[in-house]
Amino acid sequence: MAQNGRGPGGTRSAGPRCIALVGPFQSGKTTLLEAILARTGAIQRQGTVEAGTTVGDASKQARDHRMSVEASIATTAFMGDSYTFIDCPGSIEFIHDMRAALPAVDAAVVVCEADEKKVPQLQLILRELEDLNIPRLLFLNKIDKADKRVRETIRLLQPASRVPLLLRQIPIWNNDIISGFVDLALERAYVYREHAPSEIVELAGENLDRKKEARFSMLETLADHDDELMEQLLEDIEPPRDRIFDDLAKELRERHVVPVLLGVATRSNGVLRLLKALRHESPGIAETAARLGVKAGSEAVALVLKTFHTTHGGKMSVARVLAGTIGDGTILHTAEGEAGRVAGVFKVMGQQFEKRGQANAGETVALGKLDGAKTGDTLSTGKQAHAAIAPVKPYPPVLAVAVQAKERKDDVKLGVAFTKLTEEDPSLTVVHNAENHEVVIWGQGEMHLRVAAERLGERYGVPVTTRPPTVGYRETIRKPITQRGRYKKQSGGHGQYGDVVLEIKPLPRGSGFQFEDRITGGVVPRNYIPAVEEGVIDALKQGPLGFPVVDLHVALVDGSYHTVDSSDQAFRTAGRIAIVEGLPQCQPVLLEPIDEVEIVCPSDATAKMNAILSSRRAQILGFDAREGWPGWDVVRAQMPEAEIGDLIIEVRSATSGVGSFTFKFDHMAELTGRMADQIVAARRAAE
Ligand SMILES: Nc1nc2c(ncn2[C@@H]2O[C@H](COP(=O)(O)OP(=O)(O)OP(=O)(O)O)[C@@H](O)[C@H]2O)c(=O)[nH]1
Ligand SMILES: [Mg+2]
Repeated sequence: MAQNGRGPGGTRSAGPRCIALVGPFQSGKTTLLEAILARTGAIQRQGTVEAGTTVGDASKQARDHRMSVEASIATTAFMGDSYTFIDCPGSIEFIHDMRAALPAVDAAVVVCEADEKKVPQLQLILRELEDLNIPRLLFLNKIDKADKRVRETIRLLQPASRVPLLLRQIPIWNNDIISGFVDLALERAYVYREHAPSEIVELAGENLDRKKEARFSMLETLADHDDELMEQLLEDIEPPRDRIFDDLAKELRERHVVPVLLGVATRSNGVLRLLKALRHESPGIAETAARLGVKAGSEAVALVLKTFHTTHGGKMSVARVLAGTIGDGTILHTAEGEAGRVAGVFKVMGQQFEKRGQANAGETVALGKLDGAKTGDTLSTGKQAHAAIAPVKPYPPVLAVAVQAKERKDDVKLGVAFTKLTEEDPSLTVVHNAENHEVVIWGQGEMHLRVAAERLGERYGVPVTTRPPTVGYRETIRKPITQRGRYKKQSGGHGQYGDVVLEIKPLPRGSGFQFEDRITGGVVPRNYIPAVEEGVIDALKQGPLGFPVVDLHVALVDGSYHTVDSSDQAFRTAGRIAIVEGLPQCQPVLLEPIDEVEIVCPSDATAKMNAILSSRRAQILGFDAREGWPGWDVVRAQMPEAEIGDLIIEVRSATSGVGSFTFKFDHMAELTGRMADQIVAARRAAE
């Protein structure tokens, strides 16, 4: 349970914390986690991403691609409290793991760099945190490579945040290299040492003046939400240090400011100060439970923030306990049904799970074998299941790939693998396309889908091949015709006889298929007419161009029969023959699906989006300011589905990775000329 104790900074939350490490792609989150684990003694030596020796990113896919492809979780202890860190992937394609974990955390450390190109991504991540009301501090990493003044960096990053960035430390420069920092709240100067706590030094001369100025600026920002402090500043009274710490904690928790700390994750510089800031200033479980509307009581409540299917331990649901206690054997429910009985409570260290005792409120642990639980679920023990606290809907998918088991015998296993895959990563969806017997995985981008395919092989033992999914082309006709279809077979004994005359004519787009019976005088007996329609429908499954035929009207107008030889089968065949022989004479034409597309992007990329759309045969409908997103636009267009295929790749590369789009089917449109010929030829070749 959270208690309030007096730390050097006044009231601080005690007890277990859960902290997210988030930030733009490759900013150093996994390295920072490693530095934290080394600094807190959870591991002996700090590994590196380059050598593939970090606790985070321990999966084969993450190691192979040298990037985080899912959240890594590790629990350590610092000054008597337990801390669980969720190291989230920075790539926008894997952002769902971050979004699923965020609701459960007490605070987020946003790891970023002084890099203008990464500001849009930073803005996107900060918005998620702002929308969820999660306290956040910025860890300005890689300052060993800094080539600009920190104030300038803050100016660069500020537009990404809706609330002021509050510089809490300033660097000490030594021949164009940052050799240490001044903590503006503590008023102490430190010199960095590699993989060791920084050393306190005396401040003098120019550094002392810079400190005074920066400190005043920090206090001014704090005073915006503290009238008493404002008065003290105006009257030139030195505010008590405790008061400043209290303010820092309060304003972080109330999300009035985003404190900024400096560091070098690779060398573990600035890590201890970061941990101390978390210890004194981050809220704890009491505040987080209150934010989520969870009441303390006898009922246990937990939020699943990540799911693993491990080779040896089976399914693991990593959950933060928000209230009560969960132990081995606890039966848990989700809002939808029974989650299962907990088979083991585990401490998580990357991909390692270590059995432990029951977990109390505030702790983040893996719960074994909860078959009915999935990421994002609210688990509870009460008679009545707790309402879902924080359902997070994945972003709509933007790219698809068709997959097939390399070996036929794996088809059944593949189905099981899909279930595990989507349980681990709900931002993937698997769609079975009955029309062409294709299984398509939809996801958030090229790398996302590549990793999904790799996981099927490497984690679930079903190697697969992938290819672009089939576009849903159709064909129709442009000219009417009256066509006879006759099926007659006299081969000794019982013969076959069916004879029909069909009037075939085109219909407007979107009408589908219509069948009409205009037989008079019983020239085709009533009981055979459904068979004729069946034959027609069967023939329309693949028209003269090789695609399903739509938007046409077929009327049965005439025919004849034989009292002995006619049958359903014979009339079905006659119907088929009339269509197969008639359609090629009706000027068949290819139809392609056109989707309505909405691209969202920072406004400075809008012109580029128009160019991208034009190069993809799109009809641009216009653009508007994106509601609630200052500095962003929405571009609307209609565009052939075939061109949407890899649109996301171009959109991302033109927007530092933050542009995205949604689409939905709008209509079918005729496609003629060389492109249509190529599609028809490719279809024939595939048969
Ligand atoms: N110079 C320098 N390089 C760093 C620092 N921190 C991390 N790096 C390097 O930056 C690269 C990315 O580091 P990661 O820790 O994988 O970054 P990440 O934010 O976890 O990356 P994603 O999870 O893929 O977004 C690696 O090559 C690190 O060695 C730092 O403080 N200084
Ligand atoms: Mg990482």
